[in-house]
Amino acid sequence: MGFFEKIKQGLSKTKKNIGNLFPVFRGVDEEFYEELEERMILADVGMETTERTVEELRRRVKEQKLREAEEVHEAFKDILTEMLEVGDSSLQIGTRPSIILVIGVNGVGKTTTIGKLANQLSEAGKRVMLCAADTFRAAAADQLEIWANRAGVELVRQHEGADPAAVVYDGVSAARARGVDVLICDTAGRLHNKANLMSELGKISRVIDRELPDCDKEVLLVLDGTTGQNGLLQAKQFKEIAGVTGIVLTKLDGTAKGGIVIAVADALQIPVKYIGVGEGIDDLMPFQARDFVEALI
Ligand SMILES: Nc1nc2c(ncn2[C@@H]2O[C@H](COP(=O)(O)OP(=O)(O)OP(=O)(O)O)[C@@H](O)[C@H]2O)c(=O)[nH]1
Ligand SMILES: [Mg+2]
Repeated sequence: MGFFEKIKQGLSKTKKNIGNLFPVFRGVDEEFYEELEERMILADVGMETTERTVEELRRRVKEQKLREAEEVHEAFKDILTEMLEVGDSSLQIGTRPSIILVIGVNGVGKTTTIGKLANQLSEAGKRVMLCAADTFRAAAADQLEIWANRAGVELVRQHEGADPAAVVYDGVSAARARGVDVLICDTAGRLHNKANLMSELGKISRVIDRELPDCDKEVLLVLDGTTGQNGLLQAKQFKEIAGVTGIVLTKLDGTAKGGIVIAVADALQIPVKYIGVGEGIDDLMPFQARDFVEALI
C-alpha cells in the first residue's frame, strides 16, 4: 500500500464523519458560502479559521473570476493546504544526541506515539533510547518498556515516584555515554490547568536546556483528535510552559473530525508533524499538508 493510500485508509472514518466538506455546487452564491461555512464548523475547523478560509476563498473567486466547480474546489484545497503549512513539518533531530520531549493531557496517546516513532526512527537507522519520565504510575514505565522491546530500542527508567526531571537527567547522561542519536522522553499526562504539574514540565525543560544546550530539541504536544475544540485550549497552555515545536494528532482513525488539524495549525501557528491513525506500531504518519487535504476532501 502506498503512502497516500495508507493515509486515506487511516482517515476513512474521519472522512466519513466530516462528510463532504465541499457543498454540492450550483455556482458561487451566498448560499454556497453559507453551506461551506456550516460544513466546516461541523467538521471541527472552528469558527475563526472557518471565517478566514471562506473570506480568502471569496477573495480568490472574485480576483481570479472562478466559476467552475473544479476551479473553486481547487482554490479551496489550496487555501487549506496553505493554512496547514505553518513551519517545517519534519523533525529537527540532526545532532547526536538530540531529544524529543513528548507532552499532553491524560490518555491522548503519548506513550503509544513514542513507541511508533521509536520504531520509525530505528528503522531509519537511528540509535534510539526511550526515557520513562512518567513516574506517576509504575505501570507507565512498564508500558513504555513494552514499546521499547517492540521497537527494539533502549530504555532508561527509575522507580515509581522518582523526580521526572531527574529521570530525564539520567536519560541524557546515558544517551551521551552510549552514543544515542535520539532520546525520546515520555511524560505523565497532565491537565493543562493544573499549575504544579505544569511547573514540573517547566523543570524538565530547564534540565534539557541546561544539559543539551547545543542539541536539537523537539517538544511534541500530543492532542487527541476526537476531543475537538478543547484541544486548542490545551495547546495554548502547553505552548506557553514548554515551547511546543510540533503537534501530533492522534486517533484520526476513529470518531475524530479532521478539521481540528486545520484549526490547530492555524490558531497556534505550530506545525503538525505526525498523525496517529491506529493503535498499531505502523499507524503513525509523517504529516504532509497537501496529502492530508487530498486524502480528507
Ligand atoms: N485508535 C487509536 N487509538 C490510539 C491512537 N493512539 C493511541 N491510541 C490509544 O489510546 C489509548 C491511550 O494511549 P496512551 O499511549 O497510553 O496515552 P498516554 O497519553 O500515554 O496516556 P497517559 O500516560 O495515561 O497520560 C490506548 O488505548 C492507545 O492504544 C491512535 O492513533 N488511534
Ligand atoms: Mg503514557
